[in-house]
Amino acid sequence: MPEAGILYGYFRSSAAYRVRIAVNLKRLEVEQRAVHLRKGEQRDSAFLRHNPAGLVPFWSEQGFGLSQSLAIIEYLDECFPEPPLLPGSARDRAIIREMALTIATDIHPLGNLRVLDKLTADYGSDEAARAAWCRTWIERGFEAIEKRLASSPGQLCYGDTPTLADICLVPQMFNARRYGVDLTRYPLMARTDAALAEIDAFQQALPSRQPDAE
Ligand SMILES: N[C@@H](CCC(=O)N[C@@H](CS)C(=O)NCC(=O)O)C(=O)O
Repeated sequence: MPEAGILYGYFRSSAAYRVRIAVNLKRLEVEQRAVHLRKGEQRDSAFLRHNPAGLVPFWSEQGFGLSQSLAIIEYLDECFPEPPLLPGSARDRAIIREMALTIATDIHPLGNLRVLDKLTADYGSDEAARAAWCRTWIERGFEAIEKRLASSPGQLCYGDTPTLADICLVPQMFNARRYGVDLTRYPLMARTDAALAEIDAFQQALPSRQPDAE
């Protein structure tokens, strides 16, 4: 079992937002430390010594550090099994992971700050071009998830209790709004997001509720 962990994050980081939701669902007491991404604190040598990836979230315990939001969440889920974030049969869990990974590996990395900064540095992309780029990849992934939700049981992404898929969905919907994606094209996702917004663990994890929110 992890001792009280430290979660390094940033209020607007959607990957850190995922871990905040998981921590809240598990009712874990964690210390949160802000890493200001816009100021480049993720590249400070002291942070890189612990976390060579130079990204947030980063989970730290006595003698143990872990990057990658999904690895952190699955670690917490194994240490604190209730409520389960990957419930059901092997097939159920695979479908939940499919949705989570569509967001975490197909959509999210393409909208990461360092990718957008590279677009600007190498191709002169302005704010509008950066947002259009993000919308492209969000919409491609959302089309697949919307179709999956059409055959999913329950009111949430998969069933009626929050899973890893819901944990990934809500922060990505937040990003989609930020970049002006037309969410009326994804009614099942919008309905699921609205249902999740009623849950305290999701409310407490909102970027605007974090101590480092601007
Ligand atoms: N796959 C990683 C992604 C982590 C990631 O990209 N974090 C972003 C914030 S959402 C970050 O730290 N960006 C800093 C940068 O691009 O310099 C995860 O799921 O944890």
